[in-house]
Amino acid sequence: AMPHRLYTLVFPMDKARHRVLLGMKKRGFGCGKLNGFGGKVEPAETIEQGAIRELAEESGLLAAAVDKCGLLLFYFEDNPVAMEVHVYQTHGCGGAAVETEEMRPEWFAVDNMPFDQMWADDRYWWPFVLSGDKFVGRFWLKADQVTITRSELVRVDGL
Ligand code: 6U4
Ligand code: NA
Ligand code: NA
Repeated sequence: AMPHRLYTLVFPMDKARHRVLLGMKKRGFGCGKLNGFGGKVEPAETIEQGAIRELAEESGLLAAAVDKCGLLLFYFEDNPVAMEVHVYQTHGCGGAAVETEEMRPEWFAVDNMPFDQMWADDRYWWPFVLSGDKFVGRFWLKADQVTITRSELVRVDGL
């Protein structure tokens, strides 16, 4: 089977869940895009621990726990390793959003997301995050990392 590399992606919301913090990525994969907070899962941690760690490192927000929303699989035309991204939301975090070397944070209304500045797939699965329905999405992308050539998105009972 095709090898997968594990990543996390966390969407921190305010207590009322009206706004979500996104980060403008300043370097590396996704540079110039607004996205959630996350990164590679390290060998000595669980996926949830990785999610909480990356959220803190990239945003300054401290989450006691994160809630799983969905699973995304990305298959890039020129890369034999699939990206397996575990998506979480959390709300009412401690700490305060700070700009880091990697991310410039900004709050957005959850029902008015800046999809034009986000990854092309985000607009398809974001409604599932808001409704609380769990989802699995698979996206096949060209080497340019933005052109989706095929996609599948389904609601699932559990993850
Ligand atoms: P370094 O810089 O090596 O420490 P690291 O922070 O571990 O990297 P990074 O930032 O390259 O990893 O991880 C990629 C991030 O991009 C993960 O949070 C997942 C996220 N991501 C990947 N595809 C995405 C997509 N289509 N939509 C989205 N986020 C995506 O919103
Ligand atoms: Na990252
Ligand atoms: Na990292």
